[in-house]
Amino acid sequence: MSLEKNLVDAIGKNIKDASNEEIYGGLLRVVQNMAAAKETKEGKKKVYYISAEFLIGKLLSNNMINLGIYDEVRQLLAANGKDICEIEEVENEPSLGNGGLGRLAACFLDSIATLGINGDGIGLNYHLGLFKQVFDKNLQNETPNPWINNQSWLIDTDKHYQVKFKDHTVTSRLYTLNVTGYDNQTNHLQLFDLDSVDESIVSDGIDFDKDDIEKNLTLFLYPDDSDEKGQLLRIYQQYFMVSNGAQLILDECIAKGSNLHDLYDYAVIQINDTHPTMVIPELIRLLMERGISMDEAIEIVSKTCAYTNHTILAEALEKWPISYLEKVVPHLLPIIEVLDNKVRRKFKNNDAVTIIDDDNRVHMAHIDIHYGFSINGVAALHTEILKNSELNHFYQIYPEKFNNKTNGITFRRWLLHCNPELAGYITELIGDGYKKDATKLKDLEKFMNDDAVLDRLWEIKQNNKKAVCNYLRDTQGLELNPDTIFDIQVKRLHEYKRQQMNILYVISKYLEIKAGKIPQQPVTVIFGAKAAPAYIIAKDIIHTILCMQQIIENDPQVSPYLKVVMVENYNVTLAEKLIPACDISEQISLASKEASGTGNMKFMLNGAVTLGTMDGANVEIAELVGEDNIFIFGRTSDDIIERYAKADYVSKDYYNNDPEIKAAVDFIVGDEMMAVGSKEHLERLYNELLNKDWFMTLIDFADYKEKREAVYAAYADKKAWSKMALKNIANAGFFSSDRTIEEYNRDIWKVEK
Ligand code: 26V
Repeated sequence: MSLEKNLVDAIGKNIKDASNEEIYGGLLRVVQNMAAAKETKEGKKKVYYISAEFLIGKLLSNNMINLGIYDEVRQLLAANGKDICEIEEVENEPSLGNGGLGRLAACFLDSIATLGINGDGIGLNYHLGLFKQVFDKNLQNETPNPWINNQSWLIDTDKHYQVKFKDHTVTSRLYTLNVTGYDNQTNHLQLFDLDSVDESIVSDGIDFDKDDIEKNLTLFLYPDDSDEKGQLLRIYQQYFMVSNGAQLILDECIAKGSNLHDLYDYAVIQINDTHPTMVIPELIRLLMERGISMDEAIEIVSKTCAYTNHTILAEALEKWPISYLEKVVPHLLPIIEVLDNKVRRKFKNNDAVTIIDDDNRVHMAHIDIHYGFSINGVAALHTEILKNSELNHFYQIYPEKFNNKTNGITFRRWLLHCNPELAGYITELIGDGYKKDATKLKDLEKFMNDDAVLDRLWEIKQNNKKAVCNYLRDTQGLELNPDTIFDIQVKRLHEYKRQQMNILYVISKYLEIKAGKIPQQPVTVIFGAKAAPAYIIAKDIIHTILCMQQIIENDPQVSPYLKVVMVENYNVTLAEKLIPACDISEQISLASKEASGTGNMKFMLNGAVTLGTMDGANVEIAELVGEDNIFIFGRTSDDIIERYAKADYVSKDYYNNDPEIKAAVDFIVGDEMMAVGSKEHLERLYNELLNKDWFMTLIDFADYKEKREAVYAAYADKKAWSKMALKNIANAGFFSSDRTIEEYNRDIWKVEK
């Protein structure tokens, strides 16, 4: 049957006469059926990617691209007077992730299916997702994000498991999402949920009764854990996720013929950061329940689980107090104690590697490292830092377990879907082989001196800038000028990422313009970021950015040359619009702190030039494009690690010795800011920068300012700029998540295709 006939049948009326919502619903059914017809054939071994987050983005277009029907549908709709972009707008973006870690999990699922690897994701179905960000009085407020409606991609499997907590047992429900591979099979994202969850208990923003686990368990991703009840809820969520996951995995393996003594021949479990760590003691427990001895169960599980580390920030490495675990999952404690005792016997007097510390806290990462067979970092530099400093004690005892897997991104979403004009032009130039083998993008280098190609790249960027201007005007009421440099920093808000350094630059530029120094190039500085609700300073930084946005907006002397905007509720959908429109990609973390970054790769692929520090995957980007095609500044990670060791960074010295820094920092608490902002927030950030500044904002400021001026100057030479853009696109192939997943499978999973 033709696609048209299928669609008309699914809608129940002619396309012409159908509303956008009806067409969306029809397409959803057609795509679900096509995806189901490509169901993966189960091989012997399967990978399970367990993660608290899957930041999957909207699914309609992505699935249509992967199923090879996007162009046909677009034309069919156009022939009936409908615009595919408007149909895309009908879909709610699933709110199942927070930042890079969740988006990486989503890119990985795409590549696993695309490469024909048998593998599923396992996670939770958060009804209200991560909060939705709303700005009011230049402050971030949080509201629920109810993304599930009656036109949902979630399929109810009617599968259930029992999950036992200390005081009661709950019955789960499994929903599944189809994960379509590009021109390949369909895998699944398995999301567990609880029928009794009740959205109506949420009131006043995102507050709810944290005691009522049966009603709140899968309400929110990362509920506030600044108090004990919040931490207990996180433990409930994590255990619910892994207990369900472990039962599903054992069922599937038994169905394929495993006798459980050989579990590792049937399953490999990739633990995404420490949130799913309890899968290790839970699997041991379940194997023992099925008659396997504890020693053997530990052996089996250790050969089945592998761990990915995504951060060196101490505060993000989870350590749960034993007393909390006692309250939620007492049945895991005897196992965790045995795991700890084994470590203590084997590595006598090595306090750094114990599982339970002197304060009776359980170090989740330590469980993963001792009782998993692989530990990987997510970029070359990050893995070296893990080996040589953060996890050095472990590297000394298990050197063979450590390996690097530099992150990647799926080019289906981050090029073909988000930038069809560029993708089409690349196809014109080098054919479409790059869609399956991203390294072929390198062929673009032969056009480095082709003026027509360089002009066309510039034109495509301009078109994308115009498109995002229209979108932001229509959806957020923002007025941007596409004939300015688009300088963009979009990512989670964290002090180590140094959005505060970026806004200090903006302030400094503002002061220069006020003093009569007019910039050569007008610039639009764009921010997008959510701050964790309990992260006070992060919210103060957002406040400062929004106040600055207002001050400049109302200043006709400055606004023709400098504009700053913070987009509200930054998410995958906005990223897909902003990234193709970017000229300058801000990747300015304090060296050593950004494990990899993946936004940096998306910007590069879409022809932006990076202004960044030698941190995370920026190091590998710099190696690939060469120093002439990237703007690097700032201290090296070795410098910074040494400064932390010596504890001799004093932010006030920078403030006192550099008049530009002093003027910019003082401005935060000056009259102009106080007139539009809140004293409490502004003074707190000011004091933080002056007296603490743990993430060393000021150490790189002078260097940053100089390099940023150099990038703006470079933009004036259109041809040279487009050449840099082309060089970046041509060398982005390495960052395809297909490459990353090939490496995971080659070195860790070993699943036969
Ligand atoms: C930590 C916390 C702490 C408390 C509140 C919520 C929350 C949520 C997530 C995390 C884990 C942070 C780890 C993380 O997201 N790492 C990022 O992983 C990316 C993929 O590997 C990588 O590109 C980024 O550099 C890294 O920051």
